Amino acid sequence: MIRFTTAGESHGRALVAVLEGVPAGLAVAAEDIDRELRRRMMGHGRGARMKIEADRVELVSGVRAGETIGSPIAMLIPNRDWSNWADVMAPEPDAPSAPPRRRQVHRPRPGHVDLVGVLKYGRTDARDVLERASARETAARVACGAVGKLLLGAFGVEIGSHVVAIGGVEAPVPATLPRPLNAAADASPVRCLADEATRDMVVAIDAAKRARDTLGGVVEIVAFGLPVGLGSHVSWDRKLDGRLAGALMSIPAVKGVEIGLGFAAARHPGSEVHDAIRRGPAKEAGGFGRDTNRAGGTEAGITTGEPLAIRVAMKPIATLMRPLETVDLVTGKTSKAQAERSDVTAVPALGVIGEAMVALVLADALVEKFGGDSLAELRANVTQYLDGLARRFTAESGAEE
Ligand code: EPS
Repeated sequence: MIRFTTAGESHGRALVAVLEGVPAGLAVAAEDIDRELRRRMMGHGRGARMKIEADRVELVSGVRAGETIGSPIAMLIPNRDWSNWADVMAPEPDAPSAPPRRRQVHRPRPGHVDLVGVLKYGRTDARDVLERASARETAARVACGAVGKLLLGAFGVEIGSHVVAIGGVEAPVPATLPRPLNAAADASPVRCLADEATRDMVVAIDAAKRARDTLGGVVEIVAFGLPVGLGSHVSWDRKLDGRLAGALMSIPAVKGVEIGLGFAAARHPGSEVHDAIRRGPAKEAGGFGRDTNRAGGTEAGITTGEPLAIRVAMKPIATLMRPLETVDLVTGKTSKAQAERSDVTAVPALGVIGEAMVALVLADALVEKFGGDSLAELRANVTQYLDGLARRFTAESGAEE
């Protein structure tokens, strides 16, 4: 089982991640992880914080001489902004004579954790909750996901993403996605594949910034090269769709996940929704194929061997420079919500974070199906399974042997 946990406050000393269950023998270099961390920091519409940070991982455990050794992989990503916040975030208690800490938040932002977190955790300063709810935490997820991608990459699986909408601007999606997908998407300042839509999205982000507002959007995450048979239909918590949706919904500000046609499937008859089955050459699909992939790569919670295609919707960021009304938790009076440094949009980063979460779910499903404590053992099991499927049906006769 592959699992991970993260710790760290946005302006604390560092982010921490612990990733468990990665088989021994996988080549991992800090640079592989740093590359993904840099991709997460890109994107038109990010705020000043991204000019302060230059995320780099320190591999603390679980990797030796460039290879995983099967033990938990601990990673540290120092926060450069910590030096500006050390007094605000210090874990030590304050002296009785000390003035109140700077940067307390008492005017909760609608849409952020501020109010619900203060009520639930019995805090008075919303900073106690907002620091952890910050999307800064996603850097630690991306670090774990980078290792998940390396594991999947060893089996020919490519995971990429692209932005399909920001604010009201929708991008046309090409019938065939470019490969490698991220090489094309990362060339756009908003990670969008269409030039005109890229320009319109940049204009929309700039306009939102001038209006002191924020924008949400939609990204598509695609995994190519998955073998048929990851996940299971037998129990609710083993269905891959549910695991993917849960992982993606856990990303801050995400409000919706669709697989394949998603909500649109509900508005069409079955004959226009399901993907007819034929014989096909793809070994990872067991020797079967589909001319359409409206299912988005899963049937009954199991991968089909077709590309996995998931759309994720992000709401606009809750920190508004022209804030909505709120209640001041100290005075009890109607007030304007706290306005502080933030992003206009983080939709381009959402794709990178979504890739990480998808990679971790898929890596877990891969290890679940094929087992193995070492990469060699895992590889042997995958090969045996795919060879067995290829032998079972012959392309010539179309019948089971
Ligand atoms: C965030 C607010 C901003 C973002 C931050 C998420 O940070 P700050 O308050 O320091 O300006 O930049 O995202 C990151 C720091 C990051 O690494 O993605 C929030 O309130 O969620």
